Amino acid sequence: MYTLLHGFYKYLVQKDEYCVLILGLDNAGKTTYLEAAKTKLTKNYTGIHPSKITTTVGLNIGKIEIAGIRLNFWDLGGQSELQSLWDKYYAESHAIIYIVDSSDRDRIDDSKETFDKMIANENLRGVPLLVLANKQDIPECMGVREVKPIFNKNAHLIGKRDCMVMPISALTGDGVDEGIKWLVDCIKRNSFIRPARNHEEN
Ligand code: G3D
Repeated sequence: MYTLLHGFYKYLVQKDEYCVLILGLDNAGKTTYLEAAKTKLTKNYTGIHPSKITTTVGLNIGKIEIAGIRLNFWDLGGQSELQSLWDKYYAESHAIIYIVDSSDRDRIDDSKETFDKMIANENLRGVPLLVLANKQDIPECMGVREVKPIFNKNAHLIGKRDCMVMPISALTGDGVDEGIKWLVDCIKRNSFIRPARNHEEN
């Protein structure tokens, strides 16, 4: 009887768990984005003040429960010496969020080169991809119309996966939840190729 009840309890509380990598050059706004996502989508989470957020060095982790699933975010450091660690996480990931600093024209080619290298990796084949043109609150930034063609240039590397380029401001939170909601649908659709890791709540 206990086994039966325990099994039923597990069935009720179990949540499908998925891993989302947050990538991009250093200073793109990855840590700010993760904080904004948690603030927007986690009840009673008030967040860290932007002035207290420091650039990603190593790894920041966050989780969000949304639409009956749990997303585990891994925000990986973007400095060139840390980029070599990214591919250790690819096989485990269910989606990629790639953050671009739209106000930094000097580093856009660098960002695109890093993006191409990442997206060409076999372990990411078919994984949904959300490219975020961040810092849209800065008046002279590149709009999504300018960023999109740059990142779509090597369409063969992107392949047939779900892919979207969206404008956001991690600082103000504009566009943050729309992107995650889009990604959740893609992750669920792709789960027959990359199944969830089931998680039992304590
Ligand atoms: P990283 O984790 O990718 O390295 P951070 O980047 O999240 O640490 O952000 C780097 C800097 O960009 C921070 O400024 C942060 O406030 C700023 N930033 C992040 N997102 C936005 C945005 O949407 N708009 C604007 N205007 N700024 C943003 P500081 O001054 O602390 O270096």
